[in-house]
Amino acid sequence: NVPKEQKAQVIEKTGGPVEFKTIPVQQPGSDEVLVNIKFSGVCHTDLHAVNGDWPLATKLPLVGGHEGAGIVVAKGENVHDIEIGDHAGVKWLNGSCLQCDFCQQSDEPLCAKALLSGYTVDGTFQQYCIAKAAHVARIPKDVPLDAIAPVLCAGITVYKGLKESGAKPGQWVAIVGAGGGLGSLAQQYAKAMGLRIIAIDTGDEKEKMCLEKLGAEHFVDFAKSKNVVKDVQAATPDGLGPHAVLLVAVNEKPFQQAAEYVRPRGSVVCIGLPAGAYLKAPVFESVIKMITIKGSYVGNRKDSAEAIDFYRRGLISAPFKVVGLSELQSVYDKMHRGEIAGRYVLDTSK
Ligand code: 8ID
Ligand code: ZN
Repeated sequence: NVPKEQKAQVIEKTGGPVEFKTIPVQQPGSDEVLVNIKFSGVCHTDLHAVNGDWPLATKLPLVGGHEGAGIVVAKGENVHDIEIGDHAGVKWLNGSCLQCDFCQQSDEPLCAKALLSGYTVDGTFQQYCIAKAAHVARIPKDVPLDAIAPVLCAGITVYKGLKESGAKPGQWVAIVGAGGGLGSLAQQYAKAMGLRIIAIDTGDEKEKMCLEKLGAEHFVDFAKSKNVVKDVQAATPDGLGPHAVLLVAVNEKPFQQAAEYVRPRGSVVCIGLPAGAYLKAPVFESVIKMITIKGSYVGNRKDSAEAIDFYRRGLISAPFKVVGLSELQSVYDKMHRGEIAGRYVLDTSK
């Protein structure tokens, strides 16, 4: 008893606006499932998609969203390893070819034929969403669907980024953009992995959240600090700076600054995707400090399963606010102003 029509948030043209309307429910293809999305997180990537910030076109009209948690309600005839009634997550990586060089090495985010939820295919800001069965996240039934939604992009991405950083238990990681969706989850994963945290963001609300709820030992307010580089280095006991930096801010400045405060032998992991931004690092210091600068892009199916399992084991708790799907535009407005501490999650029934 899947309905013929549903509510969705749709953009007709790049730049928006996003319109709350009734659209048809699609049927899954032979290798796909139809997921009744109960909750969907709102990632800054969704706002980049509306605004056309990146050198990659979206489909139009577009239903955004890629942190969708719900229940499988229909499946194609070739889908045998997930059942109707199972809980599932629709991630950014909606599908990939499973055959190319990258897919064979479980680097499926690098697949040239990857389908991207809420970008090149319709995503989770609707009540019924299609995804390739091979790629939907399996969500255990004892995990709440509202709280797991942000894990499906933000959680997986920062967990992968922390692994890519090479930081080891006991070492220091600076999280830049710590008060946002990715940053708040990054602190919880870092803590669970035994890392020590320097949070960088701005404002009293985010500072309090990072220090009191998420596990940061230091907070550097980039808007108040007279010298961010010095303050970040001073936060480590020997003053030599953090072993790793996770850049999840939506601003070019920290991408041009992190190489200065990272510790010798340390790594700078770029995750945030500010429009038109470039990386910058002094060659001399980069060489004599032997630093690594790299990108990290979501995670593969195994990273996804592991990130969900961290949550299931009670290791991850980050603040989120639930509002109706109908209120997406107001969430975008707050996000644009940098006013969201943590994540917003949309309830698709409202
Ligand atoms: O796979 C990937 N690489 C991936 C996956 C998911 C998301 C990349 N992203 C990208 C998004 O597209 C976006 O560009 O990561 C970025 C962060 O997404 P988000 O966490 O969903 O955004 P947010 O909740 O708006 O948080 C951003 C935070 O950055 C802070 C803001 O105050 C906010 O809390 N910030 C800014 I803007 N400038 C800063 C600065 N100079 C800063 N924090 C520290 N220093
Ligand atoms: Zn995302």
